[in-house]
Amino acid sequence: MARPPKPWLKGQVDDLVSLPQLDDTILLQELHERYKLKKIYTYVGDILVAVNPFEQLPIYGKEIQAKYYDSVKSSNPPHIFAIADQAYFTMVRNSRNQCAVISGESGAGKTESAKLLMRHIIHLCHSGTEGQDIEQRVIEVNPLLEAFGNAATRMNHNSSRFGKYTEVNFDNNGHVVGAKISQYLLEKSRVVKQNTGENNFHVLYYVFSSPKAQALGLTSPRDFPYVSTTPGLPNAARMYSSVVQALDTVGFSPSEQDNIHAILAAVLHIGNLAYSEARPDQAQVSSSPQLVAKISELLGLNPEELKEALTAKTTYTRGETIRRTYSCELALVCRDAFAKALYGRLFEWIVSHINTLLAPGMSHSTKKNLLEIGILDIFGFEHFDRNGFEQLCINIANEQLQNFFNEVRNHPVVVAVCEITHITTATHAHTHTHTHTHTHTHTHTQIPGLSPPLLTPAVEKYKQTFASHKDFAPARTSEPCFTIHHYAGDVTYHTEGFLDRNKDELPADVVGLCFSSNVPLIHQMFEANQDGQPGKGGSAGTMNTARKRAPTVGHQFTSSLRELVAKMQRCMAHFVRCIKPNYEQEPNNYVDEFVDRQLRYTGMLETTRIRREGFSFRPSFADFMERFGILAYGPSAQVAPSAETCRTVLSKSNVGGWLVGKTKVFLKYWQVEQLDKSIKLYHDNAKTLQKLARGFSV
Ligand code: AD9
Ligand code: MG
Repeated sequence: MARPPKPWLKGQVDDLVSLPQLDDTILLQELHERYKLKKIYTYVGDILVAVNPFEQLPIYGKEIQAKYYDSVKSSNPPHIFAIADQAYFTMVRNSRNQCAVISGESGAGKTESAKLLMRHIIHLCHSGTEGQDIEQRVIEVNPLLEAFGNAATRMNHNSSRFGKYTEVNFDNNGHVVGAKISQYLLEKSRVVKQNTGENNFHVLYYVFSSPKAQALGLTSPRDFPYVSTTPGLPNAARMYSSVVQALDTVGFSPSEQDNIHAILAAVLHIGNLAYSEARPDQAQVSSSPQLVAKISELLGLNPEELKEALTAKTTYTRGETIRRTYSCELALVCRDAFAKALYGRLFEWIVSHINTLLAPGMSHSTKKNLLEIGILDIFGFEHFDRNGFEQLCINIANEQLQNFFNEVRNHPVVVAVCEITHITTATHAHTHTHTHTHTHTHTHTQIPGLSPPLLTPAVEKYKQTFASHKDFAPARTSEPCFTIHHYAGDVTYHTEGFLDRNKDELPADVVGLCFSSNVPLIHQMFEANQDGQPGKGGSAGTMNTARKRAPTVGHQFTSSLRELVAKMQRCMAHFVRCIKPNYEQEPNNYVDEFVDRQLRYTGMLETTRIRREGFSFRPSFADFMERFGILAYGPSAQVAPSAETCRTVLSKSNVGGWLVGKTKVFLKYWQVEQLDKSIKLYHDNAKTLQKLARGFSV
C-alpha cells in the first residue's frame, strides 16, 4: 500500500506542484483555502492561477511592485507582478521575445490581469523622463479601448467584446519605444441590439456627458432606441472625462476627437430612423427631416442621397442600372447594418490610429532589433441559452488558445466548421482560394468540393460534412442548430443568420454614399471598400461593391488567429489562468463545483502533470548557449554551441536530470528556473564588482 503523503499546512504552499501529492480534489481544496486567506494567486508549476477576488485587495501598491523587481520567483508569494518580472527580465537578459496568454471564462479577470501585467512591466522599465511619455500613452490605451470595446453583460459588468493582443516594443536597453494593438472581432451586433439585461458599448452612454452633447443632439439615452434599455450609466460623466483624457494623452487631435464624437452621435441618431410603406415593398423614411438633416450633417452627407441609399439598392447588370426598393423590414436591416458598419469602422480606425501614434519612432534598421512582450486578452468561452455565429468564433478562439496551451495541434472539427463558414455563395465557393498556412488540412481541403451552402441550409452542410466526427452532433430538434463538443463543454449553435453574419455585407449604395462624404475620416473609413478590400483596421470586410469579394468574417478571423498563434509560438510564453469563483460576481463566495468545472475543462491537472514530468523546454544548442553559456564560459568567450559545451554548462550549474540530444537540450521547467537564478546571481555579482571597482578608482 502506498504510504500516506506527509501533511502540509493547508493553503500555505505557493506552488502546488511541490506538494507531495496533487490531484483534482487537492487542487480545488488548496485554491479554496488560499482564497479564504485572500491569497488569490497560486503557482501550479509555471502556470499562474488567479482567482478573481471581486474586491480590491491591497496587493498592487508601489511597495509591492518594488518587491517584484528582478526577484527570484520563489522568494515572493505568487503574483501577477512576478509573471511580468520574469517576462521582462528574461527578455532583457536573453534578447528573446515574450508573450503572456491570459485565459479564463467571461468575468474571470483576464482584462484586469492584462492591465496589472502591463502596469508592472512599465514599472520595471523605469526609463528616464524621455521614455515616460510613451509609457503613459501605452497605459492610457486601455481605458480608451475599454470604452469603445467593452459593455456590461450578464457575465461581467465590463466585458470585453473584442479580443486584443498588445505588443509593447523595447530597445536593447529594455526601454519602451512603442506599442501595437491587434484587435479581433468586435461584436458589432451589440450596437443595434442587446440581449435582455445587457448594455451597449460603454462609450455610447458616456458621450451623453460631453459638453458638446446638446450640439450633437444628444438629449438622453432614453430618446435613443439603441441605448434606451438602460437609463444611462451611473459613472458616465467621470468615465467620459477619462476617455477624453486618454484620447488627449495617446495623441488624438481635437479635430479627430470631434470626428469621433460626431460618428458616435450619428450612430445613435440612426437608431431613430423610422420607415413607412409608400407602396408595397417600397419603404420611405418617415422620420422628421430634422433627424435626416442631423445625421447628414454629422457624417458630411447629402440628406437626399442618404434617404435614397437607405431605401433602395442599385445593381448593375449588363450595362443596365436597376434600382430595387426595400420593404420596411429590409430598410430596417439596412439601417442597422449602416450603424454597425459606422461603429465597427470607427473602432478599427481608432485602433489603427493608436498604432500610428504609438509606433516606435526609430529608423527601420533599429526597428528590426526591437524586443517585444505581447499580452493576449481575448474574450472568454461563451455558452448562452442561444448561441450564434459570434459565439462560434469566440469559442474557436478559446479552443485555439487551449490547444496552444496544451501544445497540441488544432481541434479539427471546430476549425473545420469555421472554415465552412468561409463559403458565402455557391458561385464563390470554388473560386475562393486559401493561401494561409495552417496545420490542419484534412477537412478544409474537402470543403471547395461541397454543394452550395445557400441551396441547402448551412446546418445541412455541416451535418453532411461532419456527421461522423466525434465532436460534432446535429441537433435532435427540427430547429436549425448543431452542437459542438468543445474542450469546455457542449455548445449548441443556432445557424439562423450565420451566413449573413459571416458575409457582413453593407449595401454598395451606403458604401458609395459614405465614400462621397466631405468629412475626410468618413471618406477614409469607407475608402478601402472601393477596390474590394476590407477596411483599413484589418478586420472583416463589409462590401459587395466590387467584383473581388472581401474575405468573410470567419475567414479573416481564423487566419488572423492562426497568424497570432504562429507568432506566439516564436515567443517564450507565460500562462495566466483566471478563475471565476462564483457566478454572482461577488467577493467571499467560492463555489466548489463552479471552480471545479473550470479547472477540469482547462485540463489544469493534466497540463501540470505533463509539465512536471516532461521536458517542456527544448532549446537548440545555439539558443541554450546564448542564454546560459555565460555560466561556464563568461560573457566574452567565443564558444561554439555543441552537445559538449552545453553539457559543460549544465554540469557546472549543479542542475540534475537534464538530457542533451542530437541538436537540442531537454530541460524541465524548474531546471530552467534554476539556471535563470544562476544567471541572475552572475549579473548581481558582476554589478557588485563594478561598484567596488568604481569605489577604488575614486
Ligand atoms: V470577459 O471575457 O472580457 O467578459 P474578463 O476580462 O475575464 O471577462 P475582467 O478582467 O473584466 O474579466 O474582470 C471582471 C471583473 O472582476 C472586473 O471588472 C473587476 O471588478 C473584477 N476583478 C477582476 N480581477 C480583479 C482583481 N485582480 N482584483 C479585484 C478584480 N477585482
Ligand atoms: Mg475582458
